[in-house]
Amino acid sequence: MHQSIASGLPREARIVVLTGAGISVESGLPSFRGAGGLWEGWRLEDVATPEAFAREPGIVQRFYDLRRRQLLDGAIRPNVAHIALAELERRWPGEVLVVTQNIDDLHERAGSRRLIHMHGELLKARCTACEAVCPWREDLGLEHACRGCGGANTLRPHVVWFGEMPLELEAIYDALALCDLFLSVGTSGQVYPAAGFVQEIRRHGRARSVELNLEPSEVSALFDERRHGPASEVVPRYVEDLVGRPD
Ligand code: BV8
Ligand code: ZN
Repeated sequence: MHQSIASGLPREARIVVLTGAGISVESGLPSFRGAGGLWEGWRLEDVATPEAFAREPGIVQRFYDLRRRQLLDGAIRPNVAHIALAELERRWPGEVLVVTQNIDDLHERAGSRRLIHMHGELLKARCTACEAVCPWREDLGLEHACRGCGGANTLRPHVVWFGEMPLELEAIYDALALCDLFLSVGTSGQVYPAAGFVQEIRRHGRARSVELNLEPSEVSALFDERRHGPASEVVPRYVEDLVGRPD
């Protein structure tokens, strides 16, 4: 009988979990690619690059205002996959770190604490004048002033656009170098440097890697183990293999 990685893992093992848009699809948030994806209605280069913001700030602000309103819609809640990862952090004796490409706050709302938003957060704004970052739940398209420097209309969504450096990369690479298990959940493996993390894991030759995704990703072949299916099914089952039935 093929012994799954989960069952052979030492209890103090360090676990890093990379998540993408696929983990939030069953909460009602669209992914980027594929049917009903964000890139169906919007062109990446028109809404998610610093050049687009310089050229047409109104269009960019509108794109993020619509996503922010959708995220704040009461019907959008963490699903059992988010909750299972928070449960894993709570019950696994070793360190568990979630590195998400998602700008939604569903991991926090599910109870995850050790969490890095490598592509930023939709419910925060950053001042282009003084770099101050502050919580922001209203539209940014409207007249506004920076609470730090008072700058008029100087705020942009606190997200990482294409061509910009992701956040906390050093901490992420340190965690990848030290971890014993790397899980990748709900990501297509098309956007770098996140898509290159499994290669980094192989380079260190220390950790085991597992892909939990609806379908094979672009980098699926690089993983030691793959479990394909909806996150709401494969993530709770994998967590159960690690920590046993939910208490
Ligand atoms: C950088 C925030 C310099 C904003 C985002 C050529 C080759 C290689 C790389 C490049 C290249 N040209 C340019 C680059 C670099 C570029 C890049 O990768 N471009 C791609 C398009 C080729 N990357 C960058 O620009 C990055 N910065 O490189 O800086 C640098 C240099 C050296 C070292 C470091 C840095 C910045 C990238 C970040 C951009 N910002 N988001 C916003 O959200 O609007 S990226 C955004 O898109 C997301 O955050 C995420 O990262 C990505 C979408 O990917 P996924 O999350 O995987 O979503 P996707 O829809 O693609 O797939 C969903 C998956 O879920 C699918 O597999 C599907 O099967 C699955 N799924 C669906 N439903 C379910 C499910 N799984 C389970 N259950 C379900 N129910
Ligand atoms: Zn400011």
